[in-house]
Amino acid sequence: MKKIYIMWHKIPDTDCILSSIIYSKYLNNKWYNTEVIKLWKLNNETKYILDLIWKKEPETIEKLPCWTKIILTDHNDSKQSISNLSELEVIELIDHHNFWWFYTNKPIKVRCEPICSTCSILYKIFKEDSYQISEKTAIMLISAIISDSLYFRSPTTTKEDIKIVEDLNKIAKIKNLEEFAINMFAAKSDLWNISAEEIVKNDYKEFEINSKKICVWVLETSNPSYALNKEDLIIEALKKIKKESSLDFIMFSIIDIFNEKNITLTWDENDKKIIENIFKKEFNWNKVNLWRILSRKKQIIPLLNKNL
Ligand SMILES: [Mn+2]
Repeated sequence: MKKIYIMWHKIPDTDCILSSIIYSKYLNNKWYNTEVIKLWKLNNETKYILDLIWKKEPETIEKLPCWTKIILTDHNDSKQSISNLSELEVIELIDHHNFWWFYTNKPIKVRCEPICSTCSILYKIFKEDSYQISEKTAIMLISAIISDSLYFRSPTTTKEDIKIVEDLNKIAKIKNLEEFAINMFAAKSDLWNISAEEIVKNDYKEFEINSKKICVWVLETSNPSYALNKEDLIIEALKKIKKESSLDFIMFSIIDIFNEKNITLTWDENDKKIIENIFKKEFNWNKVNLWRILSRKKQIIPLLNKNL
């Protein structure tokens, strides 16, 4: 059987990586021939989880041959996908994001739900199929849900996600979920040896709103001081990327997970005005506290979409 590739978005987070790995294993159990690939290196949080359960990192691939069959998880926007997506054959999509320009040549299988993570959707698929979830898989599913929901703090969290984690933990048997979440976020927050350029590249998500090219960063961290200490360097890196990628608008939000706070950075006077207008908060030099605006998907992008 021809191989099917499973792929997550360009700059990977824990949900997209783990959902690809878990879904690939599920399909291979059903005699499909699938392989997971990545488009960019992993963040420290995901590395931490994969190390914990002794899983090795997937291969990095930049392009696939024309007409390769692929499954997309956790994204549907071509801007966030493999560079030659239009030459490939998408056969399936599992996602929890809004749709922008998604179209296909042939009918495809789609499973999308407005819940907090792609891994929550996978759990539902497995239940419907009476698929036996192993302890390792349960740990991975829980990690992804905790990561995407900021341990149930993000407004994307639903009651269903909380119930799914409860059910999964009967298999995963994680003794202290809170501590587990703290350790995950600590791994992600450890930025001392990561340069400002890398911080900026590691969460680059481009959108197009009213023919404006924009980028919104959300750096979720349990230790904002790592990023705040590099504030000037981050601003320099943002200046560079805004010019290089000809972006019309950018905002860089540092999300303080445990204090539920959003510190947004920008130097650009126009972008400052837009942010002040939309969020009704005032900048102090290059910084503004947007308080409980924690979700790019559910809060920032919809507000920009309405007001840009
Ligand atoms: Mn996700």
